Amino acid sequence: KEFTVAILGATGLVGQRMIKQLEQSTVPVKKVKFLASKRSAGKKLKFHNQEVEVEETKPESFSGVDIVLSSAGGAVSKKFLPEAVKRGSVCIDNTSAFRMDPDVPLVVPEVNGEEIKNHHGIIANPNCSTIQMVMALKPMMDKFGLKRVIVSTYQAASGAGHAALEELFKEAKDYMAGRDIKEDAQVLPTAGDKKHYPLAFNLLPQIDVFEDDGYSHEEWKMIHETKKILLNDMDAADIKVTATCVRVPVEIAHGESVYFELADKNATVSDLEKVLKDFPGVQVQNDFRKQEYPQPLNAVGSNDTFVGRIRPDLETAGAFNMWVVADNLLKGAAGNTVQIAEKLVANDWL
Ligand code: A2P
Ligand code: 11C
Repeated sequence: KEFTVAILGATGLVGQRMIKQLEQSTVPVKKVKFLASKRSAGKKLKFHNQEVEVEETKPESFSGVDIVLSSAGGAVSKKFLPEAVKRGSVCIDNTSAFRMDPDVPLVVPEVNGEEIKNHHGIIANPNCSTIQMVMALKPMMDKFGLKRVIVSTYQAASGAGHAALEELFKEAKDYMAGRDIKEDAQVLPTAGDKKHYPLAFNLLPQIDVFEDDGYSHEEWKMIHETKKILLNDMDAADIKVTATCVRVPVEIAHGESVYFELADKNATVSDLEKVLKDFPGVQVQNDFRKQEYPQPLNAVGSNDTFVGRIRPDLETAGAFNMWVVADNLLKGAAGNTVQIAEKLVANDWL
């Protein structure tokens, strides 16, 4: 059987990578449709060297589409994915629009891939920073039990989309030319808030808008998505999670400093290395004596999650620190989305 696949947001940073991942995937593709806003209608993009014209997204665009891979922002998903489902498509959505809907599985295939079969037309792809963290935590949780997680993120500008990345590049050039960049920003920390600050040669402890409790929405996602993926309950109390999310002037690939406490107080670093090495999609780079540890520049272009700096806390038994890096546009987005499509098709769960 072959499938018609639509990519919603095909012209975006993630959409472009969805096209590439789909070209290399095991999903048998009969036809692709590239959908974006009216601005891009008529633009041509390639799929396997064939030119495909980008279409303006309309409800009718989804007629005859088997699988939708979507990454055009939450509002666009909310508007169009119900239309696609009505027309018989199964949608894999890379936005936060439906992630917390109890009827929508939130999936990282290596971690909870079986959840895909419970879908009712929409499967959600988690937030990029959540995906790489649960990839590293899951094998340790299964073997040693997980009690608590405290994470600080170092997130690349590309997570905020194309406009944010362009803004960072321009600021960097202006700064190097000796110009004052303090008043220039219009996009970051988030297009959705009133004030804007430069990211070049700076750090912004705000990703997305703030909740009333003072946590950013990105921090909220790290807490509740992690619980939904690992425990199937967004408010589960069995694992405590807290997060601080920071935007750093890196182009691609997020870093995370993760402190975690295990139930088994006797686990050693080499025990953790072993379960991590055996877990599909994880690469261990953990040799401080050789100065080997994951770095964003080395993770770009890989669909794997890189883990290093694994070391025991010096005062609390069963507690460790680690450093986790992954390409936010691949494993954090397009790669994970296409992996979900592959599993959906391979198991005939459409
Ligand atoms: P377009 O290029 O036509 O604006 P990024 O995250 O890199 O900024 O990309 C966002 C993606 O979402 C782009 O492909 C963009 O298309 C698409 N998009 C934005 N608004 C809409 C909309 N109203 N309908 C469909 N696609 C949209
Ligand atoms: C960022 N993590 O780096 C965000 C981008 O919920 O899919 C992804 C937002 C999401 O800004």
